[in-house]
Amino acid sequence: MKTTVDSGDEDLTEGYEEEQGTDPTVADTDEDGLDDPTEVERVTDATVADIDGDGIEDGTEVSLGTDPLDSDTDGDNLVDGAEVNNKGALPGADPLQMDIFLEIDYMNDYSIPDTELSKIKDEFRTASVTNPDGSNGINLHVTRDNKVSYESVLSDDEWSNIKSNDFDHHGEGYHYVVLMNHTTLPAQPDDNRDLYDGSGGNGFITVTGTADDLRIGTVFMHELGHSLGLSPNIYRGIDSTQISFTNYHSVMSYNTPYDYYGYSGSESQFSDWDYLEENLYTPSTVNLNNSS
Ligand SMILES: [Ca+2]
Ligand SMILES: [Ca+2]
Ligand SMILES: [Ca+2]
Ligand SMILES: [Ca+2]
Repeated sequence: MKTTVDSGDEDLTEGYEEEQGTDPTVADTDEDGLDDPTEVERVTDATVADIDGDGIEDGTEVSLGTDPLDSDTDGDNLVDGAEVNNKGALPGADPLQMDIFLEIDYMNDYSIPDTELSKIKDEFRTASVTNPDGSNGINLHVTRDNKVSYESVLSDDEWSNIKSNDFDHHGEGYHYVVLMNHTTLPAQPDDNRDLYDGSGGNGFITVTGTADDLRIGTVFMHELGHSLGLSPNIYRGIDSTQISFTNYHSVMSYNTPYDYYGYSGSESQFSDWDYLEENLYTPSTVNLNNSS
């Protein structure tokens, strides 16, 4: 029988520690704040301080309530280390609640009114999404940034230039919104309209100032839905009139009343919020340092 002498921690035999690669003379081999027996119990690996590689050591994750085995505890595609340690780029981020960050630039002095932005934030705050800390809803963080050069007609090249010159939070997990004043966007191949209320794809959206404040708010909400991943590819009621508003109660439908802001929940044939809870699109975080 192996010796049961245990010179470092309470209840691991030296033989077992040899197998695990831990040091029998110390209680916390990887010095991450969790002692070796606790790591064995939690399957966090007693020889690696940050087992999920998210920039936070295992012991600190246990005290914060984040999951040491999941680099993105709340599933918003911002890693725990960035949410906890990079408050400069992500002010107000919470590793236990879903967060979405937007940067808004604008042309001329065109703007979305605060009253409209408040309604939109309320939709997210009261969303039927459950967070790891037991709370509901999503925190929508909005940064109003700078004025961009005005173009009466925006070509693809000009749009690319704006994205490379004016998108300050590029690579930090932000969605980018440009509010455009009476700007004509390039015609899409499958659409004969030459003037758009807005346009949106993963990560980038535009909203034009062609109508009243209320319409700006609902167009903003619709295009933001596209940026977050709600596209016609995932449900045929999106950007279409095929499903009635009763069956798909969402601003993403073309049957939606002019003044309706909401995304659909479980009462509809397709739940936008359930989809976002599981599949939220978050732009690249390549410029985010997790731990600085
Ligand atoms: Ca440890
Ligand atoms: Ca970690
Ligand atoms: Ca996260
Ligand atoms: Ca979060």
